[in-house]
Amino acid sequence: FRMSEQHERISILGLGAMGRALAGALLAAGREVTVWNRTPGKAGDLVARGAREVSSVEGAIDASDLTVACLLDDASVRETLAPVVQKLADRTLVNLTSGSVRQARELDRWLKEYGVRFLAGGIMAVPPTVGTEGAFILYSGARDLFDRVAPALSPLGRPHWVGEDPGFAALYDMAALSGMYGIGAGVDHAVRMLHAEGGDVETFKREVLRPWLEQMLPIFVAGADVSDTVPDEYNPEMQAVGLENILAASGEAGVPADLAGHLRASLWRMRRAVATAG
Ligand code: FVH
Repeated sequence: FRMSEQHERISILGLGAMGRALAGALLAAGREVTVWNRTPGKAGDLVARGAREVSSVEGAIDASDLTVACLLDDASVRETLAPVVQKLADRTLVNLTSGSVRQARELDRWLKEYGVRFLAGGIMAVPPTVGTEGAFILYSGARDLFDRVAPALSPLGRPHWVGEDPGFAALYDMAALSGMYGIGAGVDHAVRMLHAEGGDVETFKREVLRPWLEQMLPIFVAGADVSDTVPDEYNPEMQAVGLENILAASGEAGVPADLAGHLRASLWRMRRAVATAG
């Protein structure tokens, strides 16, 4: 058999906004998709579109040779996998949950003790852009494993391998997110200035800020693409955890905390939004 044929059946652990988008893109590409979520009833229209929903993690692992985890954070991945890790022996697990570099390396070490084939990942897309032309997914880990798995997961976004070090997908992911949040902090500051001085924010954004950033962006990052944000798709808890991930990655690298002020401010806003909603 060709190795890629093994991976036509794919299980997804986690049906948050991103897990559902991943499952939907795989279904649209004709994959046999099995889904599991801690809280039942989150499959939405996925089952009507052909997905099989199972009530246990074991059931999901059994259903496919390739399992993709897309959960809130590293702790939820550990919590989900710990009781079933022996079942993953000689199977492939791709973790598309965001986390820090150290977490990815430790997860890799732990899974390898159990004979799991493991690839770490980082999703460079938001739910509405999964499977669209600009989307890409960072992967790190063994190159031969990436070569076997990439065709199966290519409907999610262009597979892009960033190195053998299992921490590198998180490294590139967190670094890219840091760049994105830095732009966001600058835009926020600009808008506050407009408000304070009585400017027309919408006109400023449309006629000044956007064309200005479009002009400048290639100077900072050649070929970057900026997606519109869709607020409903961004669970503040997920974002808060994501910001903590970036700060953790920064701390692990010994980067001075004062350079991450824009991230701390974003994190504070997300935590406040969670507290208000809860
Ligand atoms: N959504 C986005 O824009 C970003 C884009 C870039 C990559 N991220 C990362 O993707 C991971 C999942 O994000 P998400 O948007 O799906 O997040 P939520 O909608 O909040 O869903 C969270 C899922 O995690 C499950 N979960 C949480 N804690 C546990 C646990 N202890 N054990 C098992 N599952 C857990 C949760 O299940 P439930 O609450 O419905 O039972 C959801 O399935 C994330 O790493 C982003 O950084 C998305």
